[in-house]
Amino acid sequence: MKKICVLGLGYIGLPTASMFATSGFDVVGVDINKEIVANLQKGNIHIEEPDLNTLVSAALNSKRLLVKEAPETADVFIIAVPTPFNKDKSADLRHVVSAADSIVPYLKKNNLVILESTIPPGTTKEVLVPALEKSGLAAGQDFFVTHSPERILPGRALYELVQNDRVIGGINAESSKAAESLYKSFVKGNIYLTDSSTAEMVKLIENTYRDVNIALANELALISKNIGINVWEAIELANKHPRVNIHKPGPGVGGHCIAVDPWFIVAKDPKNSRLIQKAREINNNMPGQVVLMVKSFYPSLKDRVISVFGITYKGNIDDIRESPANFVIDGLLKEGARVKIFDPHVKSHPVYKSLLTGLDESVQGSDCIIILSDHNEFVGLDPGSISKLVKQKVVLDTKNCLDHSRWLKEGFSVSLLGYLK
Ligand code: SAJ
Repeated sequence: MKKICVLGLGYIGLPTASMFATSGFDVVGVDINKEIVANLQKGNIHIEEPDLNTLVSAALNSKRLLVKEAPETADVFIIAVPTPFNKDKSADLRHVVSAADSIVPYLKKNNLVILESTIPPGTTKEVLVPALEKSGLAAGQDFFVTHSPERILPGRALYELVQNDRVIGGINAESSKAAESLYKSFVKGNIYLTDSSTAEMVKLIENTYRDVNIALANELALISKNIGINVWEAIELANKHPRVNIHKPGPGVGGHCIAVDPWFIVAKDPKNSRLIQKAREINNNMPGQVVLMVKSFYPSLKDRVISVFGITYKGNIDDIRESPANFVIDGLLKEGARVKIFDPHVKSHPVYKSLLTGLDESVQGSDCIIILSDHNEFVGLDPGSISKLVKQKVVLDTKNCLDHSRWLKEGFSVSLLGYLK
């Protein structure tokens, strides 16, 4: 296994391709987006992720990573394309199928095909294998196939790519072994071998666990709000128990993984996935709850200036996919508020571009500042100079990330999600 072709150069494919290239493999990175390919060929990276620039530059400069618009013959093919959901919440596997189709003309005996995208249980055997067998070769005999789900956290991707344990589910033992020896080239975590359907389920369980846990935190936040308890303090203290680990409440669950993957389990068995569906409902309801919290500060939000700090789906990244902020902003606008957005990580927005502005302009005449993403930049903000620009000194910190004592000192009233002043 000397040459690897990686299909999809997004949040997973690009770091993975670069990691293999800097580990001594010849890698061809392929993306169907011509702009991404052209930019990468010039050395411009389209993803904000700590240290990714350095890794990709090293891979490109070594000439071991080449970026192209179409696949070519290789020993290994790694598919890392998005798997969004359809209107009925079932998995949209179009990108996986078209990536597989694009490999078919180049597939040779003894090749290994690895699917890293998150997929419903059964997909590797029922969808990927039949697509690849259009080559006339037999999976498991002529070539090998595994699902090895990506598990890296955006914001810590490079560290976790190397250090996390990896689960490898082959369609047979030979497939698992082949993938294991490949990943061993850079993975320092343990590598566990299983079958493909179990590996598919493992990944969905991980993200569903997190979604359900966050839903519990959000439910506790709403209950605590009504009984006047600071939920953040209560959860922190409950977590001192050796067997309790409640996640943090927030304005909702965003991103392309945790807000999506639980639905893949639900689609498989809607009748028995009641808790999973409820958790999704609770988390999806949180942006509306944030709007209600802001609304409770005033008789009406009509013409109130609301400064939204942070619109990414979480802190210190530039990703706005499925971000709860979109729904909060939408709700505020429907109430007649004038929304101004400040986000040092976001340069553009498909819908709210005209609302994006600099810090000073965003707080000029503001009636309320709402924190929706926990960017590090917000911790260092100077409430003293902000206090001179706002109309009313009101803050709603939905991520509990500000240094509240500094804001209180400047006369701001600071509310937390689930603990209103
Ligand atoms: N969130 C909370 N409270 C928390 C933690 C997160 O409200 O206590 C929110 C975040 O603000 C964000 C959303 O949940 O809106 C998801 O953020 P995240 O940091 O939990 O996860 P992702 O979506 O960035 O990455 C997850 C990770 N999965 C797990 O931790 C189990 C990552 O390891 C996966 O590789 C990734 O999904 C994926 O690609 O599936």
